[in-house]
Amino acid sequence: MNSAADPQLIPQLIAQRHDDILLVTINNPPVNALGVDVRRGLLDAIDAAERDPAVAAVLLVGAGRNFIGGADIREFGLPPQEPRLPDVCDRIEASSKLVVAAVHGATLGGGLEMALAAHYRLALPSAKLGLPEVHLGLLPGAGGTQRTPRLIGAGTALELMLSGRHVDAAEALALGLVDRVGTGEDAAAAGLAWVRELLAEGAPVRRTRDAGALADRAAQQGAIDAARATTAKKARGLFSPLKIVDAVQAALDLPFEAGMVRERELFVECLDSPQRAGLVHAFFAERETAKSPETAAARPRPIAKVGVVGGGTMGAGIAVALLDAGLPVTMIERDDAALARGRANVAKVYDSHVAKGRLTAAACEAVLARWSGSTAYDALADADLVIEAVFEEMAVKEAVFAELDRVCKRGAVLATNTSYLDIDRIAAATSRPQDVIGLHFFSPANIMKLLEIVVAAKTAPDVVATAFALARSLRKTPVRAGVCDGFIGNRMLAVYRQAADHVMEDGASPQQIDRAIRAFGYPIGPYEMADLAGNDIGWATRKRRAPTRDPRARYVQIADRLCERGWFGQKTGRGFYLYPDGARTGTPDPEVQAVIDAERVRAGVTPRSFTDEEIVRRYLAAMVNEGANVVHEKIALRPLDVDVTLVHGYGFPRHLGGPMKYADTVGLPNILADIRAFAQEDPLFWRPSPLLVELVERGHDFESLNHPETQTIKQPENAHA
Ligand code: 3H9
Repeated sequence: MNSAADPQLIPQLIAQRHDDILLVTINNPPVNALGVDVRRGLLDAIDAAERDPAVAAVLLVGAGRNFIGGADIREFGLPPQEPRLPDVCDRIEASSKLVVAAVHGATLGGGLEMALAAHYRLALPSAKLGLPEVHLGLLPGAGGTQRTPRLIGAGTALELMLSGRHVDAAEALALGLVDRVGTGEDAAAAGLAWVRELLAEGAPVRRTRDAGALADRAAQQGAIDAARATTAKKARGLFSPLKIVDAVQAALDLPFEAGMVRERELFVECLDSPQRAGLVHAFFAERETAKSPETAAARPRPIAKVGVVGGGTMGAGIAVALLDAGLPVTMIERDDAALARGRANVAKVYDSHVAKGRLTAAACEAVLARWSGSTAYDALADADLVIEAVFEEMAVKEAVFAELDRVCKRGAVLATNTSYLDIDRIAAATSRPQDVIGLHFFSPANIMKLLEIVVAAKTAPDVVATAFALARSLRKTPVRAGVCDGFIGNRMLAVYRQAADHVMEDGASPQQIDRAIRAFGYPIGPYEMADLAGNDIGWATRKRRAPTRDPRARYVQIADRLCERGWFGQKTGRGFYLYPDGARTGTPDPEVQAVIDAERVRAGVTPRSFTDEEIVRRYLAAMVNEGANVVHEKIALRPLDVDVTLVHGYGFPRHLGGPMKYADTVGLPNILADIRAFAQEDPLFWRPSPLLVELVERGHDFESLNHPETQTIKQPENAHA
């Protein structure tokens, strides 16, 4: 029902008159982000409606699957462009004509802030509303910190902003974020019907800035104080959460206009913080790794039935991940007893959900009904995908794959969950290496987000595409890796763990190293982690690698001495730390210190002291250097693949973006200078990666390899972040 009087807008904004209602549709795929053109168009639309006496109300909707996914994240860090989003929101709120938002799908960040600036809000059942800016190192900066508490109270507003969680339409109604929940999927139709009702009722313009949820000052102050106390404890070095609390405090203390000024100041502080840069890098990197050259070129094979070989911790975790995604799983074990243990390992996970009230007994039964088990490989004859998770030994894996080759139908994808082994060799145990791929899950496999998709020499493109499609249905974060010992993550871990071992033998205690790495932002230090995972795993790997180890290479034997005593970590009650009576947190062990002292004597080391900063510099330099090697050898497609791997599989702090992003922030020349300085003591271990050297010589950074089409020249900063 276009009329001649419709304002001429831009392609991202469609305005249509429906009698006296101006329907404004934001059409900026993929998520209708509020880029500069959309912001300009919205101002024009509101101005046009204001001027036109025939328009009584404006309805804002989004085209496609979402209302608005937020501000355009790609604009952060670039010079700001007028109009600013908070001004657009203010203009909407100030309109003398009724403005209504009908939201569906993602209604996030600036998208929700815009809806809150409208005078009335309707949500369709598909709506997911939230203020997730905290995940990007930001705060809601388009009035969200001022309007939300006025509308729903400081405590609830803070909970939403500090968690960044999405709420559905029903909860949004209960919280008072929206006025009504509509039906169906057509936001324009539902919205138009409601606006007509509002107009018929003579509903007044109603501005959220005037809403009264902050009226009870004492109660509101109590909610803010409580949120500040918890945030101070939980934020672990994150910058924006306390700024969010400050902004809400301003909402309570100041008139709306002054509060908006304060919100802007705090928003800009967050925007300028390195954490914002790190978190935005992580956001885009996580989306980039979900694609691979093969996903663009080939179609995934259909996966309806899956087999898992092995019912141990890993196999059971993988089975749970598959069951959670709604797939039927057939588990293979070598005998009935092992199969019963495998089933019990799976059932344990669901039983604990039932015990915690997260799952009903009936739902648990329904999930387990999709599990079947067998001791005969022939049960896998009709599986579309089989994931092998047996003992980490080449001969064992080869035997499993020979069996799979015998029983599986043509076109079945045959995957190995090996963490280190040569997948080309495993593939060679079959007559169909094109169907073989690595799917490296991380323990616990049903929880950890990372999935390394390891592409072997002969893996077919559609098998790779199938693995990526599987990752999506399992809600994993996939990273494409090439074949080498340890792929991306474990190969790097082996190197930076050695750097830590050198520091330990040279004088630092495991406690100091763990503390330094935690202070850097890791949730757990390397020795605490080793104790948690079990030191026997690393020991087995070191023994396997012993024959190929360079005899001139420095080899710290402390961990081996502990393993020889059976001190494998938490599961044996002691490792690098003591865990009396099943304790989850370790206490320092004088006997471990005695082992370390003895090893120092044996190695002829005179212990020296280290600052925490030096420990971190060595750990990170080793990590970045090996990350550069991994990219150089094309084991990782780009530096951002290394970043996503280390963030999602190894606890690297996400707010630093990943080790390669961190290296760019510190400046690659600084990292290289550190490596060259450390090489004075141990030139074999500290060999600068050829890629790192080349980038420094050309004045480039790792980011330039993430988007080779836009080579960036980096002016390195001096200080370590
Ligand atoms: C903000 O609003 C600040 C304000 O408070 C103040 C300002 C002054 N911008 O995730 P997907 C791209 S901060 C630009 O795969 P899904 C994404 O990169 C913002 N691009 O889809 C990808 O591109 P590509 C607060 C964006 O369906 C494509 O869209 N908002 C944005 O699984 C598809 O993304 C948020 O933090 C954006 N805002 O999930 C929400 N969002 O195809 C962030 C997405 O080239 N976004 N893209 O790889 C999300 O959480 C999810 O993307 C969403 C869709 C749930 C919307």
